[in-house]
Amino acid sequence: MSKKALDGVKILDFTHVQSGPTCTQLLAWFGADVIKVERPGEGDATRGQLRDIPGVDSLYFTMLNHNKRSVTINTKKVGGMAVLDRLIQNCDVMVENFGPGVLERMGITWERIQELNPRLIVASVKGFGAGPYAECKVYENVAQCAGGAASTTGFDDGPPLVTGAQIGDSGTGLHLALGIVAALYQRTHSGRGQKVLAPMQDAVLNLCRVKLRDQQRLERTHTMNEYPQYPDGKFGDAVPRAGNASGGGQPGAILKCKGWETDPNAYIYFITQAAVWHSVCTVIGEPKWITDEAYATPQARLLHLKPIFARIEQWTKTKTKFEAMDILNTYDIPCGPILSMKEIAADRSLYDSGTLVEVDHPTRGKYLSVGNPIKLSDSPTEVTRSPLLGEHTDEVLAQLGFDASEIGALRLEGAI
Ligand code: CAO
Repeated sequence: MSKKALDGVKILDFTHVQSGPTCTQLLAWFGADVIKVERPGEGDATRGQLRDIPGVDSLYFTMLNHNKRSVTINTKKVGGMAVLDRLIQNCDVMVENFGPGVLERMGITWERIQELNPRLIVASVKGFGAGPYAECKVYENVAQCAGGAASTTGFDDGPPLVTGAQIGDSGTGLHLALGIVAALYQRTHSGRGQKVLAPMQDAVLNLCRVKLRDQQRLERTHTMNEYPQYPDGKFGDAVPRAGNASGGGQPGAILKCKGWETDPNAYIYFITQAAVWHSVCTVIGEPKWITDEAYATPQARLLHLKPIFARIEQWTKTKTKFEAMDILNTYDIPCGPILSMKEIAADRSLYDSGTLVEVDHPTRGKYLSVGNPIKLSDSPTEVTRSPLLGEHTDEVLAQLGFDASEIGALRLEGAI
């Protein structure tokens, strides 16, 4: 097997549910040895959540824990804490996303870590950073709401909406992974570990950066002419929900395509990029709009976006989303079909690139997963199945120097 980017890096993976596991899965895909620590008998709660096959690890778990080893340790037992100490001494990074205060209640304080292994990088996901909510437990949608995503998602006349993309969990996991590799790099010259914190609210806010941009624009100019509220509706004093408007300088909309009456995903995203306005007019059969003063410039068009997109939709409704895509691409008009998960799962090009992978599992059989979306030319990813609960306990303990009789005693104590 070829060498990987993070070959030789050992991760004590104390994560559960989604945010932390997505981070350590990425590190595993880059070649780190990820040792997932789970509670004996139960393991990560997601093993049993949303099960589609009785008694078998759920897809929720298997799709977030590839390429890891699983060790069971009961940290409420003296022997369990002894194993954990040994892991801390032997690993480069500890990643955790427990509720606030849990690690300290286990006795794993920063001071204790300094005694055991001052080179250890301790990486944490928490719901909030320092501040009034620092002690709160947080799940995905709470982070989407507190990070500004929900108030800016949806339509003007509807309630705030959460999005299907797991920006709170998987988005924070990505942020944390970057913090970890940066800390590993700094350690190569400082020789020291450090704490890495990625609060979920902060990660979501980072992904909502353009909305904070818009808040300041709104306060200065009291209007935003690329928003659907312009020119007829009213703006308040906070960034409103923008429907499907593009969010950038090029107006865009989701438009119906042939079959929309029965297919909920027969839609296309259409961007009227200024550079190809001429082509847009040609394709939809409105050549006079190329020179008509009301439509000729981007500024003028902002006053007429609704009728413009209504006219473009008359055209898209005569084509399937794929036909429209093919035609528009020949003119370099930016657009994208609304793809269902069913359509994505059938897209062979995503398998060819390794972004979709079929994985074999001993109790579940074959299942489909998302592979590593980040491609390193010199560190290819081979996705391997998630571990069964405690599958590697004996193997890892032996590597940590515990002999067979010590392992037996730990098992008797209920520590592993
Ligand atoms: N052996 C023994 N006990 C263990 C253990 C082990 N291997 N692993 C964990 N535990 C114990 C902890 O010691 C803790 O016990 P105490 O409360 O007595 O100290 C207990 O499990 C609960 O830990 P928790 O608070 O992390 O778990 P929870 O299910 O109550 O809360 C969550 C889950 C996600 C809300 C919380 O962990 C959290 O807020 N995490 C930070 C934010 C985050 O990552 N959220 C995203 C999760 S993905 O949607």
